[in-house]
Amino acid sequence: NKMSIIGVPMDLGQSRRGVDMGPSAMRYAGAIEKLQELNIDTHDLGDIPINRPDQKNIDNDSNLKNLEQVIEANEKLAEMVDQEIEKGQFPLVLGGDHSIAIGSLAGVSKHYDNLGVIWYDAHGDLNSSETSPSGNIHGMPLAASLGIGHEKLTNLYGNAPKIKPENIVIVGARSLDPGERELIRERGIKVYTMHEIDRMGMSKVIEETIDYLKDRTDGIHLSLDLDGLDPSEAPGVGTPVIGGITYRESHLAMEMLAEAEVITSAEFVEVNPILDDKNKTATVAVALMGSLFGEKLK
Ligand code: DIR
Ligand code: MN
Ligand code: MN
Ligand code: MN
Repeated sequence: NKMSIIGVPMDLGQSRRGVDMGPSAMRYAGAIEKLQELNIDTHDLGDIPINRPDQKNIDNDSNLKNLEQVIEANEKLAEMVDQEIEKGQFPLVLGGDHSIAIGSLAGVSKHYDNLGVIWYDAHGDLNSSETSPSGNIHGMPLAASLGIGHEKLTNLYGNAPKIKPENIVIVGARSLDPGERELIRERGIKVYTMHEIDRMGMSKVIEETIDYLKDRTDGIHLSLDLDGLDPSEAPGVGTPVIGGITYRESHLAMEMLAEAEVITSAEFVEVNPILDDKNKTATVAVALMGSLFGEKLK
């Protein structure tokens, strides 16, 4: 039970300032204390330094915003995550916008032949420079990890692909761009949209997710975008989408993952305290960490 916390104060993968303060907001909401309460030997490694460009920065060849800076930060993150797993630590990454999943997955995937991924998000994050409506790299990390998109993102810290489409489960989707829908269909990616969550209940969704991933994977990374939750319960996010997962459903999901003991690395991303209501979203994130790391089982 040894955990390493890595903060990534990154906001360059999208267009709204403030999400770079996500790691501070989650620490302020008691992330480290919560884990220590659960008797987890927690080491906070602090924040990765992020180099901001001095002006608006859009890549000439692609439409990607802040490409060089996003790459640089993700290379550092990948190396740290790799090293921590090597030492036997569970890496818990605090974001930062979701572009940092490129680095997390690049580092984690060094240690697994068949890494599973649970992508808890209102969005698919399956865009590439060709399909992206925004040029925001936070809408691309899952595609990049599959080997789709800009070569500097797909081959970051090791050759593409880092993960396989059949090892992914997306939970909570309700805002998918046309290119993302096509990719989901083409690659047969498993998706539980809000429709399935409403219809089957979160309990069945997570039960099926675990059953689906358990046998085919040798580790599972949880990538939790706080905008997967409904904006009434997690308002501090840059791209809120109405009609999301509830607070209770999210706790249930985390508790079931804890009971099944399947998660081998995790990240909590897109917390933006500037857009938040008295740090509510970071507080929700920390509460969910509690459930994910076994609060109910103590
Ligand atoms: C949108 C938003 N699909 C994009 N993506 C977000 O810019 O590619 N992902 N917000 O979490
Ligand atoms: Mn120690
Ligand atoms: Mn996301
Ligand atoms: Mn999202």
